[in-house]
Amino acid sequence: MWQVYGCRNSRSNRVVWALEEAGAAYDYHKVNLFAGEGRSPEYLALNPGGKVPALVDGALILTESAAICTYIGDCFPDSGLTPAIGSPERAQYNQWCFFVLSELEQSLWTIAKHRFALPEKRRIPAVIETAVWEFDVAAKVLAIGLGEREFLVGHRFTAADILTAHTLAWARACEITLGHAYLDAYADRLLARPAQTRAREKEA
Ligand SMILES: N[C@@H](CCC(=O)N[C@@H](CS)C(=O)NCC(=O)O)C(=O)O
Repeated sequence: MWQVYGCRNSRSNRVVWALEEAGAAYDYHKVNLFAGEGRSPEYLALNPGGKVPALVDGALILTESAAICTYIGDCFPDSGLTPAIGSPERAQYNQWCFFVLSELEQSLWTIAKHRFALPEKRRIPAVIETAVWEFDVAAKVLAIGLGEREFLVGHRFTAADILTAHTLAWARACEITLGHAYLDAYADRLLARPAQTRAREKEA
């Protein structure tokens, strides 16, 4: 049985959401980051970065939310979460996953770090305004890429939509408006999926 390590209101939501979409069996372990459990010797032995999510499948220990979601999709091909390797859709899937990690979420992570996540003496509140502007720039690229389509890749839901919708929810939690009607509708539609509701309940 797969073991999943996560914490509410974190990127582990992406992984639990993907597992719920795939109908996978797994045990969920709460790592209370707010109580410092990510820095416990036991957890650091699993993930030296002290971060969630992490997934354990036998001898395999996997970190990084996008890598884990992709692994889930590849292990459960009927879920459709990942397009076939070598297909144009897989190339676009990779493009959007990398875009979310390197462009869309970075400004949100900057905001979180300088609001509360970094040790106080490392925080520079002045960068937050620029980070909000950077999010807007990336959101515009996403809005153009999505257009009026239902999903980012082809005509079906993939784990790229999970990463993206989770990140848009994160922006809203930071009180940043998405600024594009189709992005709002896309986020609303995806975040209302039953598997996402189950994922939130699992981590509550
Ligand atoms: N790139 C990683 C980022 C993981 C990450 O930063 N997780 C945060 C929660 S969303 C965390 O565990 N932070 C604890 C810490 O930085 O000590 C991923 O996508 O999985």
